[in-house]
Amino acid sequence: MQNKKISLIGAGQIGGTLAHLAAIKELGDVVLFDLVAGLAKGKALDIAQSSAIDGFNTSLMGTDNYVDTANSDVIIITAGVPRKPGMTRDDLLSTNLKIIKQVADGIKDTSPNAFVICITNPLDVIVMALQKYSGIPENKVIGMAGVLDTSRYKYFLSQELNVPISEIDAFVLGGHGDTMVPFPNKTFISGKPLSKYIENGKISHQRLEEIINRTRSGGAEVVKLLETGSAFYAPAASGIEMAESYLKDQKKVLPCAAYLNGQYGQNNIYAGVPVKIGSGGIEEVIEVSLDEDEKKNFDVSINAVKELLDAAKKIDPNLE
Ligand code: TXD
Repeated sequence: MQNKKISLIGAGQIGGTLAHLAAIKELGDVVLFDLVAGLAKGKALDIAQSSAIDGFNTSLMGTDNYVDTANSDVIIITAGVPRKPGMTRDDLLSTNLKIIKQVADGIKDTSPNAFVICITNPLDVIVMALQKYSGIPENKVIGMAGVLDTSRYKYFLSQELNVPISEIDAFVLGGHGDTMVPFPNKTFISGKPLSKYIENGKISHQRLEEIINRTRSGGAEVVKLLETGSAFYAPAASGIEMAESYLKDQKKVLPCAAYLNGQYGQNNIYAGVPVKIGSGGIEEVIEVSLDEDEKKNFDVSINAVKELLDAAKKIDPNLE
């Protein structure tokens, strides 16, 4: 049976980690693409040289030619510039909008049937621009953010409550920014609602608020520590979980930036919502019932995405 083909557009910090994870998990043949050809080729060769040690049988190549990415089953895009300390994700808009147009032009004719996962920030607007520029169907273009934000939220909670992270069921929705929406009222630990842990004094409302705020600034905290770039291990692991659900038809329900066409009362916008990912791509946008507070916070987050989308449309009116 023909191996699956995974092309990674951007061979930087996240792209290289994506390649390593995809190889170790033997998800398919890996093509690392970057404008800096040597970076793509060097990382592909370096990972390939570890195959005897970790025992994976994966073809890896590096390139700066889109022809080598043709007929990909999955494309994961990290091409773009990352934040520096003090920058917001939105500060990257103008530069990364131009880059995502180049990437869309590079993939739309060579891999029209791929499942395309966008990671480049500011995520919610860049993934929408990618879909519009490439013309790839909305159900095959998705943004990675909620899986990462949810993983951060679960990690901080597991540390606070001293419970295995695997026992925490939760999700973070909305835009991938300071207005992202964790859902404490929909957070369960070993099947027990988080509210029980508050009632039992295991965690105070104040500590929970601090954890929610730390989740919202989870990226900035790593950027400040690294000084020279942004997080890449957890973002890469998040993108791989989404790719694996598509490649293996796992039908996982994951929080991702997906095209809304009436769901949650929103139209013609990408935002973080629970989606089912299987071999058909985004097979279903799951509408969870939101209480008054959750709806208010979700709408605030959507409005923040809309404001950034308006800024993007001023840069490129073709995005109307
Ligand atoms: O949750 C999320 N979605 C975020 C996304 C989590 C963390 C990082 N987030 C964003 O991902 C970050 O703000 C950046 O916009 C991207 C990529 O972050 P990364 O840390 O991987 O950046 P690097 O190491 O600078 O890698 C980017 C690579 C680099 O090698 C460039 O040469 C390449 O992108 N690049 C291009 N490749 C192809 N085509 C073009 N035009 C291009 N321009 C730059």
